[in-house]
Amino acid sequence: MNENVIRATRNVAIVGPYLSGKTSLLESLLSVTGTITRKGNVKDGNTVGDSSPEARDRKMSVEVNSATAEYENVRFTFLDCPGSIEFAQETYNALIGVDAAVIVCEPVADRTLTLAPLFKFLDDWEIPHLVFINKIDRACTDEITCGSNFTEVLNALKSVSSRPIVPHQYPIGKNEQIIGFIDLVTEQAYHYHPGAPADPVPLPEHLKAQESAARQEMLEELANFDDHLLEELLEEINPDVEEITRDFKMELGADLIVPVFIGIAEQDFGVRPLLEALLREAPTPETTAKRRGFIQSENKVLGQILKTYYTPQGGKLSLVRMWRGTLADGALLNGVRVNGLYRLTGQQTQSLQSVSAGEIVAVGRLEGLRTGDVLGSDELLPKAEIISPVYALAIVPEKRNDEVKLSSALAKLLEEDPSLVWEQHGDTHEVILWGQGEIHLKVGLDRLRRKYNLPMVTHLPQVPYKETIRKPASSIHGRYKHQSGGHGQFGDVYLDIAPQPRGEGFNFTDKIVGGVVPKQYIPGVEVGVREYLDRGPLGFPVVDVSVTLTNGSYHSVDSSEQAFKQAARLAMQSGMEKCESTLLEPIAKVEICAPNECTSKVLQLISGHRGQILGYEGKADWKGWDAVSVYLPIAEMQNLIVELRSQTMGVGFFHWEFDRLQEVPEPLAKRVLLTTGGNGNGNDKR
Ligand SMILES: Nc1nc2c(ncn2[C@@H]2O[C@H](COP(=O)(O)OP(=O)(O)OP(=O)(O)O)[C@@H](O)[C@H]2O)c(=O)[nH]1
Ligand SMILES: [Mg+2]
Repeated sequence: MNENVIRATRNVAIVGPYLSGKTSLLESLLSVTGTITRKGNVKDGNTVGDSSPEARDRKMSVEVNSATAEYENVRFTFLDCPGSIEFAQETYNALIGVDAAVIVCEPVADRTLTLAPLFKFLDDWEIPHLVFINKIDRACTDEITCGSNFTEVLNALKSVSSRPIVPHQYPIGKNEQIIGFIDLVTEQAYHYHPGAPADPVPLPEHLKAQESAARQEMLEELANFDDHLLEELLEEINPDVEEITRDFKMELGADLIVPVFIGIAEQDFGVRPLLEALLREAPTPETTAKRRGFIQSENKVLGQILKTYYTPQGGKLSLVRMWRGTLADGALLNGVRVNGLYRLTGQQTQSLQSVSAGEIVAVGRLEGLRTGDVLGSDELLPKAEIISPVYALAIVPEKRNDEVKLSSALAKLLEEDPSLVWEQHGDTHEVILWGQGEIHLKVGLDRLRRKYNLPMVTHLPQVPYKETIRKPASSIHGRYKHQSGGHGQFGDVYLDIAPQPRGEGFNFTDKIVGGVVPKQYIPGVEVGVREYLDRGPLGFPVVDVSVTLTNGSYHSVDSSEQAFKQAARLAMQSGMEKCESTLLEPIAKVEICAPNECTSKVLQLISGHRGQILGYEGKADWKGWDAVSVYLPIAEMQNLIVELRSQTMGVGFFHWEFDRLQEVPEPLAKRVLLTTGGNGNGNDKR
């Protein structure tokens, strides 16, 4: 690529639902611009967009990939984003750094509802976006219905978009196939041509009326934001092409409208017109910087990390949007020396000496800096919110010796994918990896295996059950007496044990009078009680109990804190047997969000999982979506996201937080105790 002739830059994210053809579109864009000479395809696992082994294995995108192409002396940096909802965080992190987004969707009206979360994000961040209806080869059954299918999809898009949907093109069908399109701006018709730009053809006679109506509608939408155009329409003056193009540019750049294109990415059909539109109508990096409140031409470097990669060789690369200034290789940034600047095309890297404002490039070795962080300045820039995790697996290294390597590998894994979370559970001691679903976690585990040589075994996490008591027991005696030569051991206590109201926790009271248990031994008693409560008669941590030390005795030589600890344990052991232990389970407060046509299925799902429905209402700012509030036992939530997605066209999601502990109903408690061996020893592998 000749750097001298580049006159402008555009940064474009390719987004949209799962398998709509984004990676295929990128491949086509790279092919028609001559960036690649051999076009790959997803099925053969040789595309630029899905270049990682994790993506290739699954024939789906699992992370953001960047590729640069040149067209008419403009450098395009495309970010191919994964469509699966499990990788939405990747997409959101990348979107905040682009000038425009192309939403690739399929011509299936029912499925446009799945676009709602994406539209919402684009709206919230005011990111200009256009739609490319891909796979238009599947939209047509005959010449007549082609147009009506297209209109149906447009109407469906209108029902989810808060911005007006404005078609730029109209399809031409023949013999159950779409064979071309009419450009509604120029009123020029084209036939698609395999391996070449579309051929201009005369406007088909039978489409003249439909074309004219579609064009009028387009102009009226544009005129809503342009008084001059409105006057022309009122006076029935045909506006010139430059004026319409100017309006598209202004209105798309200001995120006022959503232009719509059609095509067949796999055959490169409709891809050049899309590229033309991105060239002529998409906002420039200067416009985006200005909209975000930066002056691109200022010298002081300002950048933001959109994505972090660890290469198979272990090097760190940060994909950075340069908002301001020029960055040279070797410069000191945030106390870290930049070690390499690269333009990426899939896994290929092109080294650069410096990069200017407005570009998206990869920066080497930004140690200590994470996705979303700001470069070159201590200004805080907004970053995409982290989606809270909804699915978990307990993980154990296949080889025991690998345990020491695990935390540093997990740290890198989470840097690459900030929507993964790991914890070591306080009660169960399991290492738990949290994320957005089965595929998401499996991709993470594949990376652990491939990049860090850390194969893991997994199982569903144990439910962190607890136990409590129903009845009190008083004056429970515990005596520890041991004589084995030399000093003996002597501790002697009387304890009262009583239930506490739910949520009160543990309470220890010392009611010793007259020093029958000397002060220095009392902490030992409390430690003994607490240690016992770590694992009660049912095998789980005991909560909501109060223990009172009421009496005891000591020996002037043989007593020790240790001996009193043992005495307290003995007292607890015999006392708790009388207190009627009962199993408690954690309950979460959950808000489930889904398209309202799925609400009844969501309610059924909740009832089938021992849920308590608190109510539901339209989700604020989400056209056509409901939010259902429920209480759900955490034991019932392990697969909730999987089931919810299957009932909601894949788009339902939920937020949850721990609410309280609650007694497990009797027949179920018995089953739990049977499966855990009644001792909470973690063999609960449902
Ligand atoms: N019929 C038809 N199939 C297409 C077209 N474009 C892509 N496909 C197929 O659709 C499937 C998904 O294509 P991808 O390009 O991987 O879709 P994607 O949107 O990148 O998928 P994710 O990134 O996993 O969300 C593949 O099997 C493609 O071969 C098209 O224009 N027409
Ligand atoms: Mg893809």
